[in-house]
Amino acid sequence: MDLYFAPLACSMASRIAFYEAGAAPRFLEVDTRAKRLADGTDYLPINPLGQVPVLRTDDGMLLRENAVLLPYIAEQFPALRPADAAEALQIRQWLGFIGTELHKLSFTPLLDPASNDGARAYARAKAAQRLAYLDAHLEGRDFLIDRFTVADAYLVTVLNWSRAMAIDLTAWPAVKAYFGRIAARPAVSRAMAEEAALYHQLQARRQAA
Ligand SMILES: N[C@@H](CCC(=O)N[C@@H](CS)C(=O)NCC(=O)O)C(=O)O
Repeated sequence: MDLYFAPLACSMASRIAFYEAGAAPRFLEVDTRAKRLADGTDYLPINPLGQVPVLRTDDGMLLRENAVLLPYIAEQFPALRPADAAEALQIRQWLGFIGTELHKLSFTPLLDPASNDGARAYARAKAAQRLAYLDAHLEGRDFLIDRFTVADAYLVTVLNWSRAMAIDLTAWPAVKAYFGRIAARPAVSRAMAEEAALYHQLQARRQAA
C-alpha cells in the first residue's frame, strides 16, 4: 500500500493507524502547496483536489477521504478491526464528528492562510462548543469508545493542531488529559516525532526556495 501524506496533516491519522497495527505502507510525501510529490511528480492526477490523505491499496484502488481510508485500514488488521457492526457504527460516528465538526468546521479556518478574521472568530466559537461536547464525552473514559480505534488516531491528529492555533486545551480538562494520554502511546509518539522532523525539513526547503 502507498500512503500519500503531508507532514503533521490529517494524513498522520493513517500513519498512526498503521503503526498501531505494527505495519507500514510506503509513505509518499506530498507538497500540498506545490501539489507535487518529493520527486516532482504532479499530484493532481492522484487527487484533483490536491489534498492528502490518499491510499493506494494493494489492488491499485485509490482511496480518498479520512472517513474511508481509516475504516479501510482498520479492516486490514485484527488489532484495529471493529468487533461487530455496532462498534463499526460508533467508529464511523466519531470519524464523522472529527472530520466535519472539528477538522473542517473548527480547525481548517484557523489553519488556512487564506482565512480571515471573521472566519477565524466563527471557527473559534465553534471549536469551543465542539470541544465542550467532546470534554463531556471523554470525562471518565480512556478512549472515544472502549478501546483504541482509528477514531482516536484521527482525533489525536486534529487536537495536535491546537498548539499551533493557540487553542489552550486547559479549558477542557478531559480533552487535555486524553490528548496527553493518546500522544504518549508508542505508535502515536513515533508518528508525531517522525512527522515533526519531516515538517521542519519541509519548512526549511520552502525557506531556501
Ligand atoms: N475531506 C478530506 C479533507 C482532507 C484535508 O483537508 N487535507 C488537508 C490536510 S489536513 C490538505 O490536504 N490540504 C491541502 C489543500 O487543501 O490544498 C478528508 O477527510 O480526507
